[in-house]
Amino acid sequence: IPSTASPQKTQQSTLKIENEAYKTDEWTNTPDTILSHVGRRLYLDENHPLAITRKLIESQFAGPEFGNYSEKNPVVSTKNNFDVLGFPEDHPGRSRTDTYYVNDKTVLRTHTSAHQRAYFQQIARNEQTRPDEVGYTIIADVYRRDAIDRSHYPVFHQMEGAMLWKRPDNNPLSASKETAAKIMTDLQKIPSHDVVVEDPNPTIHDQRNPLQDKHHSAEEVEAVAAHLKRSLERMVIKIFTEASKAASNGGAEVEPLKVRWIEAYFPFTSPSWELEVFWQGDWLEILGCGVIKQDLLINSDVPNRIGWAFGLGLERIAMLLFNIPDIRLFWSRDERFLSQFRAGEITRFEPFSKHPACYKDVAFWLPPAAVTGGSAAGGAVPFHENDVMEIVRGIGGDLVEDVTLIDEFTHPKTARKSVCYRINYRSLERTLTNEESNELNLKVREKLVEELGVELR
Ligand code: FA5
Ligand code: MG
Repeated sequence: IPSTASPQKTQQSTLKIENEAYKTDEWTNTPDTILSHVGRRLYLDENHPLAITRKLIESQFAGPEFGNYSEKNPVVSTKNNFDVLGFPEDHPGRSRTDTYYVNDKTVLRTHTSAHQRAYFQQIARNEQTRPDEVGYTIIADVYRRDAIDRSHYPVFHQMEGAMLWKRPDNNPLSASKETAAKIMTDLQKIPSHDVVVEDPNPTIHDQRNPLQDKHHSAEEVEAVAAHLKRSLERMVIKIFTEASKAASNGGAEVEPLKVRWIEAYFPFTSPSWELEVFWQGDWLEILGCGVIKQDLLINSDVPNRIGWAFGLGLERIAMLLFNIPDIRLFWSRDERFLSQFRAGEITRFEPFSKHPACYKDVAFWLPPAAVTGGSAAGGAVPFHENDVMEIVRGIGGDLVEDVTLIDEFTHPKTARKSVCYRINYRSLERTLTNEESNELNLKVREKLVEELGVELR
């Protein structure tokens, strides 16, 4: 039977990542352009802004309470990335539109939380030899099929952090007063601050973030949450203070720090929050966090501990710290970028001249059976915006600054849907010619037809 798959796909039955060969299957959707980022380890390159940022954050979560770790290999099992964290079967994060699959049981990690269980288990194993180490940070590269804009990149870095408190061995719930008091004592050790936090205590909705009342008392959760928030606020204030110093050294001014907490949802924490910082005219989400689900701790050999965890976007924080305007810059090998940073020094990034942008609009009809939305089971392949992003990324790479949906239209008679995306082509390093942008855009148009079956308008 003749195969309809492209020859490249049928030939390539394994993917080689970090010297390991992985069998591919119908789940595989990781392109070489993404794999080419594996192993760059920017966070270890001591003069790189990501490494400098990592060090600064690690200094806020230091020993002996915290061990600071990194995880080099981005290939993890779906079990560790999703299952042990309690992701439901139909969670959109599991979808091939959102995640780079190596094969059906293996992905490029979508977050550093994929390592949570292993590090909780490590704390349990080291209980005798390193009793003071009750928390950790982990730095790693993570991978997502995501939007394209100045604060999103398909490969980015996260730092995971967690801290646990020991509870008496039996019936921890009845000992919750004791535990809460212990956590409150630790809270007092974190210096308080006078930065105004907008909405320090957003309303928590029981449906998304129930009290784990089988395991926790409200008092304990409040103590853990207070400790979590103050720890993270302190970290952000430290970053901001350093950024302000650098700015005033250069004679520039920084807008006053504005932060806010909002309620969030994660399958492995309850309650959960996100922390946002006001930056260049908009709220920028920098991290997610929460009180760790006790079931996860029970399944990770630390049943008698309670604690918090967070996961932050390292690029987002580095952008605040160094005033870096575009996330693509972190991957630049241009000396005009790299030479501006030195280990241990916080400086203000001086953009080399901004090159002109050239935008192209691409409008098309979705295939008749296609519907927009997240993951849909069975039937026609649903249209997902991330597939458009992936095609643009595959062809334009770092020459695309952002892609935005600028128009949507459903034909009143045929009910067919049409969309229009604006693709903004701009190099960080040179001026793109109109012909170059045109050529890229033509290829994008062809590929949209070929891979998504759309009809160009
Ligand atoms: C998570 O990934 C959770 N694992 C975080 C967490 C850990 C919650 C532990 C609770 C306990 P989220 O998908 O929101 O959450 O991503 C975390 C951060 O990564 C975001 O706040 C953002 O700063 C950054 N981030 C997310 N997507 C991108 C992207 N495409 N490019 C750059 N940074 C990103
Ligand atoms: Mg988020």
